[in-house]
Amino acid sequence: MNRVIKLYELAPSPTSTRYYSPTTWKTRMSLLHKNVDFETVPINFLDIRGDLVIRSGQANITVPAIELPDGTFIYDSFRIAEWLEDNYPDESSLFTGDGKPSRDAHSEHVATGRNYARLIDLGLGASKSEWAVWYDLFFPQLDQQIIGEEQRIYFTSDSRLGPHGYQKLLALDRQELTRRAKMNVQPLVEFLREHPNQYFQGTHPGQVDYIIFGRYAYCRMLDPVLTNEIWNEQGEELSNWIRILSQAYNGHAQHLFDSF
Ligand SMILES: N[C@@H](CCC(=O)N[C@@H](CS)C(=O)NCC(=O)O)C(=O)O
Repeated sequence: MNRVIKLYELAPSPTSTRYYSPTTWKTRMSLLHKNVDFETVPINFLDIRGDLVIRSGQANITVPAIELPDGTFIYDSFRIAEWLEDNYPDESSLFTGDGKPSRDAHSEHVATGRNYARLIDLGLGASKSEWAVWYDLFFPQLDQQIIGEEQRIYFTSDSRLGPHGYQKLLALDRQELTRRAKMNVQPLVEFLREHPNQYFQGTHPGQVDYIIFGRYAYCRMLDPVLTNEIWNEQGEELSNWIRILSQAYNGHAQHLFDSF
């Protein structure tokens, strides 16, 4: 029996490593943080509603989802982070930001860090196009990654995107969206400036960092040039943070960024 945890991940094709789901990146980084062996299972949007629903027996499943060696499925990146925190107590905490094992952490410290992470997760970390700029801005690039007739019909449908949603998304003012995306990133630069040589979670990286890095990685996977303009060119504090997290865990993220 395979003893390794499976991470179900969105990808353009079974052989592509262009992992563009921001939420799945959160889990990828938290698995690495907790030193967990895992393998990536690339799937597409139709597989989520088809095969993954059947395999997991969970009608509302989304990615990221992990499958444990005993066949249990856990989904929602935040629920997975909490599960990792509880089940890998000898590894450093995802929520305290002090680099110490979860086992030794005070529960108040974990609770505060967890609440901070949750707030960022529901805010900056969410993709809701009603208010977040990210989905709209990178929609044309994402659209290019949706391959295959059946997949495209589903992805571009009004039932998914609302009445004429596809045409509306492609017609948006990209310059204005870019300006707003940069505004979204400004508080991050400011925060790092106020906490020199630290991470968002604390002196060590944690779930807050992985949530923000997930947003960066989504952009980076879809359009490296635009990403550079929005993220890297806004301040060296943020570009240093990006570099450090890209190189972390044996350069896991960097390796994926360079892989196509
Ligand atoms: N709050 C969830 C959000 C998960 C989510 O929205 N995942 C998207 C991909 S980034 C998804 O599975 N979408 C399925 C679909 O659009 O059909 C989490 O953090 O895991």
